[in-house]
Amino acid sequence: MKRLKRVAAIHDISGFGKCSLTVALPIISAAGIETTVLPTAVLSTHTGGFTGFTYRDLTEDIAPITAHWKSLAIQFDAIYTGFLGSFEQLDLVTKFFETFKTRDNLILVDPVMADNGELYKIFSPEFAVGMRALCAKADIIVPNLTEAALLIGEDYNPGPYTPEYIEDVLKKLSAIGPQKIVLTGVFFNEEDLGAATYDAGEIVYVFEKRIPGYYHGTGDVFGSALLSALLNGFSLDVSAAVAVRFTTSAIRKTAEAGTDLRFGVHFEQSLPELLKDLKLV
Ligand code: PXL
Repeated sequence: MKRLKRVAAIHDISGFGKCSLTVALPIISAAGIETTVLPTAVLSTHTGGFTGFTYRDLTEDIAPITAHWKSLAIQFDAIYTGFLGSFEQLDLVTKFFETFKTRDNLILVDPVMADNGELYKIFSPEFAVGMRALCAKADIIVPNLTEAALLIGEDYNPGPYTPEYIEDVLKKLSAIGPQKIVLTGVFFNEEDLGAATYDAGEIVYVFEKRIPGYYHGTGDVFGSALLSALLNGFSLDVSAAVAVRFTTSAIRKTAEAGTDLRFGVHFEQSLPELLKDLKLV
């Protein structure tokens, strides 16, 4: 018997607006990886720019779901966490890690809590402190620059950045505990935008041409593509390059279509390019 590689994806499900599980599930599955989902909350839409959205917190379901999967002896090659629905979920997810961590599997924490210099409205400053503790348990973290500033307790820097600043942030993030970091939203000039990877002190930058505008859900598209590449055997910096290319391609298609930026990016149309980059087709 040879099972597929398997991910446990722990994010909310926002019915409309293409982020969290509605992008993680299709992207990781398309990359040939089985995706088990643990929804942290169910919303009618994500919280970025919509009003009147519904919000059902699933905190109470996390421990029973963890216990059921444990009873089935399910194994995961990676655990991928994103948007958590409450402060209590930080502890519950830590317990999930303790239950399913093995010597070989990968814990990827995207500390989803802030962007553009601001904490998402539904989170308190204490949540950022709790998220720092969760990041300490991860093998890889994928913060944007706002989340990075919150994790290291510094003021947000809107950029453009310098290599010295990015290096300093990466070193401070690595002191929290994760071995590897992929920092998103890095730019040294107005033309290029991308990510910086950090692995055992080595830093690599990957950039694509910037497409103006704030496109919602791109962090989740990026994280899902990054994990897909890692589980298909690519190194951290090549995986980050694949994820930057895929995210930029999806943004480009969305910009060409001219759709509402809150409605998410057209990642579906970029999946063939991702599969080529992953050498799956
Ligand atoms: O993409 C991040 C994200 C995920 N889930 C929900 C969100 C956001 C960002 O706003 O609101 C519910």
